Amino acid sequence: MQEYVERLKKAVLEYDMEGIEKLANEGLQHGLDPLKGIEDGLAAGIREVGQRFGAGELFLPELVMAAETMRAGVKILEPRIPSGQDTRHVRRVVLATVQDDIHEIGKNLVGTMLSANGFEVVDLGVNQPSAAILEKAKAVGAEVVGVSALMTTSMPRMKEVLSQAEADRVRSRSRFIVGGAPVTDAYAKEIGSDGTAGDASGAVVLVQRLVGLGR
Ligand code: B12
Repeated sequence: MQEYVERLKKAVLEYDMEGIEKLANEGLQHGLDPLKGIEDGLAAGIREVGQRFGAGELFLPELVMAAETMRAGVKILEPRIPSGQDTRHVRRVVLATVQDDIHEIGKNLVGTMLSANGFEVVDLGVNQPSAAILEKAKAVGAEVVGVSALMTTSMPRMKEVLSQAEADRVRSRSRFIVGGAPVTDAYAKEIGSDGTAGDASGAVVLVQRLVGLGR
């Protein structure tokens, strides 16, 4: 329901931490598609806040309040994303945000959508050194490793993950994908990854294609 999508966006823009849970629940009762609520409502709101922060119109406390509002909304909507039907193969995906970067909202959404589509997701969390990501990928036999970075300053860590993967010979065993707002197709290619996607649904399509489940 478009009305609730708009209201969720507005709630993030107004840092309505108290009202967001009630609004999200109300939306679900009125037939809101939870994924649409997250991507076109909450995420659209947080991106606008990010732009205003970048332009110096808002300050860190406001960014934090908006992020908290988004997280509270995601907590209600995320469990209601329907599971996919394709559970024939359990395939492991390791996800992490790179070292020096604590942004996790987008990565978590990617993880949720992959789980909902039958993948087993091992989420290492944020601020993860390259070595820890590669160790885990080896330990669990990850078919795909997904690395997230939200800042131009932390993006070079993605290249580091890929170079180390080459040196550790993990590169030939797993496919590596990268993502986060500043990541472009050109950058993903330049650093030698297997691709990127601009949102969580795109990430699912990419991973499905890489493991041979493409439709
Ligand atoms: C929310 C937010 C925060 C929150 C994070 C809360 C949390 N728990 O994650 C808080 C307030 C903590 C925060 C802190 C900071 N932030 Co901040 N933050 C943001 C903001 C507004 C939104 C990020 C977000 O959650 N977006 C919503 C999600 C849904 O979108 P997404 O992350 O892009 O993810 C989607 C896709 O990119 C993709 N995707 C993501 N990961 C992956 C991975 C793979 C493998 C794939 C395939 C796809 C994929 O799918 C996702 C789902 O759709 C951005 C602005 C922006 N435009 O991105 C700034 C922004 C990233 N932050 C910024 C900054 C500067 C900071 C701070 C340094 C501020 C400070 N002075 O302390 C600190 C960082 C500290 C650190 N060391 O990391 C800058 C970065 C500038 C730069 N250098 O590039 C931005 C761009 C704001 C700005 N315009 O200046 N931030």
